[in-house]
Amino acid sequence: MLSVQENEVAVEQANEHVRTWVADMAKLCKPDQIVWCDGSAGERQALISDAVEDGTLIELNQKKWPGCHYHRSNSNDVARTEHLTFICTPSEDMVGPTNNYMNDREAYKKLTPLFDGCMQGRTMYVIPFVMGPLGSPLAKVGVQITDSPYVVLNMGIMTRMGQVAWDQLGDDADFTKCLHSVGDVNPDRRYICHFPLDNAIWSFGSGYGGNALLGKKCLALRIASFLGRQQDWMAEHMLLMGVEAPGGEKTYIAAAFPSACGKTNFAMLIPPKKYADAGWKVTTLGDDIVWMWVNPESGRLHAINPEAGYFGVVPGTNGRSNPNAMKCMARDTIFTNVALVPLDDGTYDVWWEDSDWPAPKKCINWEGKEWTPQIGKEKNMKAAHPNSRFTAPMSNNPVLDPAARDPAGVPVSAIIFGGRRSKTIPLVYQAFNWVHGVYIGATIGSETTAAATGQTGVVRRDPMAMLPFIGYNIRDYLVHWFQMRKKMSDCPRVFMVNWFRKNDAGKFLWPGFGENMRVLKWIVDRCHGRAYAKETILGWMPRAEDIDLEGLNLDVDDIRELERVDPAEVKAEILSQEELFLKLAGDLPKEMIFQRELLITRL
Ligand code: OXD
Ligand code: MN
Repeated sequence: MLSVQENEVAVEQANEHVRTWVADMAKLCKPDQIVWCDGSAGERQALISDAVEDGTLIELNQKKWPGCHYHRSNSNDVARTEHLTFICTPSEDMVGPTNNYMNDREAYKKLTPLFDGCMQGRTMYVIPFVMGPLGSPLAKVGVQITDSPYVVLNMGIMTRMGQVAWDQLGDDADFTKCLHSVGDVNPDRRYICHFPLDNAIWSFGSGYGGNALLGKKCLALRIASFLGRQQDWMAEHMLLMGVEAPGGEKTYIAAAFPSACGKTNFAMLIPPKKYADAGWKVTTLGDDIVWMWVNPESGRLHAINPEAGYFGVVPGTNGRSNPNAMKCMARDTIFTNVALVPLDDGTYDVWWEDSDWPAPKKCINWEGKEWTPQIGKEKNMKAAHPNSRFTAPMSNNPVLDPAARDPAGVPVSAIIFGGRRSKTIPLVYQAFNWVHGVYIGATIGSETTAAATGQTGVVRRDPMAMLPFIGYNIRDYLVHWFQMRKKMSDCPRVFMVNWFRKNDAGKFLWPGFGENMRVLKWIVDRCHGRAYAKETILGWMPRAEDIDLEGLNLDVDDIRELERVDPAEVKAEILSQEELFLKLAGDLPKEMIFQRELLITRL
């Protein structure tokens, strides 16, 4: 079958469909050898040793960072590249106005020469993996081919990898075919192509997380959202958390914020002492992606986290912003593109801006250049890239929810949308109903950050925080959201939050982080019919006395400003949604038009 050397034992586990596809891809990529990954600890150790030897990884000081390693990616390859990300189908209408389109046959034609021979002199790794708890009705099998050992090691953290995937797949042909090569990491020859009709992904020329760990954004969001629409389920860019009230009542909440708006921090929130003492607990199921379906028995929306690890932004993470994330990354973690600090004993530490430690006197920054606080200031140069990441197994999380691995998922009581908005959007409000909630989610605006390449700090419309991740036409995606209501007998309540409102002096009005528990409590109480709300033009809002502000040291003006709904600002907001509405012109679901009309009427 294959002309290249491969490890016989592991290959035998794969079924005929997988073997045939891998043989075809090997014929195209022409690797020197093929390694079929088994996901074992021994395999991981051997890969790490090789990666340390060839410089792909640098071992960190094992006393401070047991099991942790450092990786620096090519400096032209440090974020998702949305302008090089394509949905490839026979017709442009299938992908709609918000995706980059390539005709599927054209795409194969364009990428085949790039993959042709791209693995000469390299090893081709075959990674079987499962997205979702094993045995879950939504769990999906993927097989990723890659020439990057760094990708193999990250996939080993982010997914359930190895034999479990062959067990889940059985004799089926139903797996996502993920082909990846770093190529020569040339941005001019970088393509992240999705073929939803073929259940396939071809990614060339990047080794960065979202472009290269194909189980994550590519499979678990773009391909999964396409499949979800066909099969009546939802793949969303959301965190998933449990909130336990005193007495043990458990409420599960999913929340969608655009990239780098603090999803990981919120998912791992530590309640302030007063709340913890009273018995409130917050637990994490996931920090980035949820898959949801209607449980036929309860009629409620159930959710799982398809991932098995966290790929979190590092700068700004510290013992104050997210102590649980600090514990997640304390061992067995891969740090990518933070600063590397050589120590006197010949070992290495890591550092990043806004961490728990003072800046080192000297270090090597994310570009591999010498960095000192002085150089940083003079050249306006960061030590860690703003989008530098940690990859850590979810089993490291001290507040991992006991149901995080439950194949049946958890019932979702609330969906929270949010964005980074310095003006206009109040701290929290609740949608009048599901359809209104979909409108609120569809019109999320957020000030851009460094998670994707492009300009930072401008308000971008980001429907459901899914703009870069919807794998098909946004019109059909919104219709799918509206229609899900009909399948549920008891639907989640929908909320909007904004932790980022500023006063005229540019200071954040809300303390955020653990104090978000105060807002979360109001949301939980609303879900259970316990909290008061007043009707406003935007939706149901707490009065000042409905949110516990005790001990916060906020002045009355700040609270007024946080909760202010200014009709003139709301008018401007509606006008600024026009860009999104125009993009969808002619294709806009009528519910969106009605909801906007209702909002204008309330004004
Ligand atoms: C991520 C992102 O990496 O949303 O999670 O960019
Ligand atoms: Mn994300």
